[in-house]
Amino acid sequence: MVELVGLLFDVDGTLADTERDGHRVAFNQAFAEAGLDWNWDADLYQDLLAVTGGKERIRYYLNKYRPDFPINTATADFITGLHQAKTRHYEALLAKGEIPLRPGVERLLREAREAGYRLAVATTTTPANVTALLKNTVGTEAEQWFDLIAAGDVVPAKKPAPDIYLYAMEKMGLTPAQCIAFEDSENGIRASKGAGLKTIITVNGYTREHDFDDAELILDSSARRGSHFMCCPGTTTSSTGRAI
Ligand code: XBP
Ligand code: MG
Repeated sequence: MVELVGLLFDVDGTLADTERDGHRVAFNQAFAEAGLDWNWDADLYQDLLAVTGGKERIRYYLNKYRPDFPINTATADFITGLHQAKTRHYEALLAKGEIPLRPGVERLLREAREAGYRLAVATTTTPANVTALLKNTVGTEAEQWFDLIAAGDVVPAKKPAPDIYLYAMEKMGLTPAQCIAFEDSENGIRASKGAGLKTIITVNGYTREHDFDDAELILDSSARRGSHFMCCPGTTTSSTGRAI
């Protein structure tokens, strides 16, 4: 029996529905600004989500859908520049207040904090995007709710590699048995499970059909009636136990 101490949150798709109306739109704005005729519609984006990380996703798109695009020594810098523009557009979308947190998320974070749990973010997205999301939804104080925002290129391999979760737990001084992960996607749960974490899933439009066989719990959202955060630090969880 081990005490539950830390809650580790994915961001995109878990804290907020950011992909279809946020990241995707920002990618398209960056492409248009660069004079490219690329358009990632909502269906194509479902396939592109197979690859996490914006720069990695652009490269995947080039390889699969733009075989004639010249790949050379300048390509990495080109992608980096495009991705920086995309981040700028994404932050502008968030600043307009167009992307709210998912139902129940703010309450879950507040109740968990009040109950004494330690919170962290473990995401593949760019750190600036996490800060902007929290600032434009809850407010500037929300970033302080988290012990750690583990994000983006801070680890060499993005999800489904477990690296970002292992990094977060190492920085927090916690073991997998002391933590639970919150995820929304197959790549996400492969990363969290690979790091040895029990995982709670909240599905969304893009991930409803994903394989979540390894999840402890699968929910439509954190707003489900009766899904208040109920246990307190000091509560013990069995190896199969439901902690919340
Ligand atoms: C999130 C992602 C990210 C975002 C874009 O996956 O895949 O790539 O779509 O972010 P997860 P950047 O929710 O599993 O962390 O463009 O900032 O990389
Ligand atoms: Mg996600």
